[in-house]
Amino acid sequence: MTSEQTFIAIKPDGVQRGLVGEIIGRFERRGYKLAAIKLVTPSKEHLEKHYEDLSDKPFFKGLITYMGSGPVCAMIWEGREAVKVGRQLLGATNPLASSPGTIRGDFAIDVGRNVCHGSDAVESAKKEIDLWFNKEEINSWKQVEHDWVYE
Ligand code: YYY
Ligand code: MG
Repeated sequence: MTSEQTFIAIKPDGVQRGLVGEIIGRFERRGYKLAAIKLVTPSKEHLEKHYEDLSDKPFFKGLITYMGSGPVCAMIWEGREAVKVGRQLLGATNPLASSPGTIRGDFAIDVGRNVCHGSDAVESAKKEIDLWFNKEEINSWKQVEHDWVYE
């Protein structure tokens, strides 16, 4: 099976609002496998690296302050087309444009409080996983439900 890993993070607003279980549940119920998880309050330097592509945006400073304002639930989810489907589960960047049924479409209103991060491409997923996790934190295991999720 061609399997992929994606980096998903529940942002400080998602953690504060008690949405950790809800968001994890959506990835689990879809059939994805949790490979790594930790609660961490990221440093300014770490977040500036994570969002380095956006450093010239007017919202950059506020984004870094918000993302470092409390614990973030950082995760790696694994499975077929995990990156693309992860983005679908999240919904559009602006929650007002996100369909109901997506995480942002169900739980958020403002773009600057959109609850959850997900890698936007396989390459950026690799970079983000490297930035957020050590090798020892990443688990390799077989889901018992594997053969009931995949043909
Ligand atoms: O990948 P995604 O999170 O959906 O959007 P990005 O364009 O990478 O922006 C990252 C992050 O920045 C977004 O989740 C919220 C914030 N942001 C913002 O506060 N205002 C904008 N106009 C655009 C993005
Ligand atoms: Mg992005």
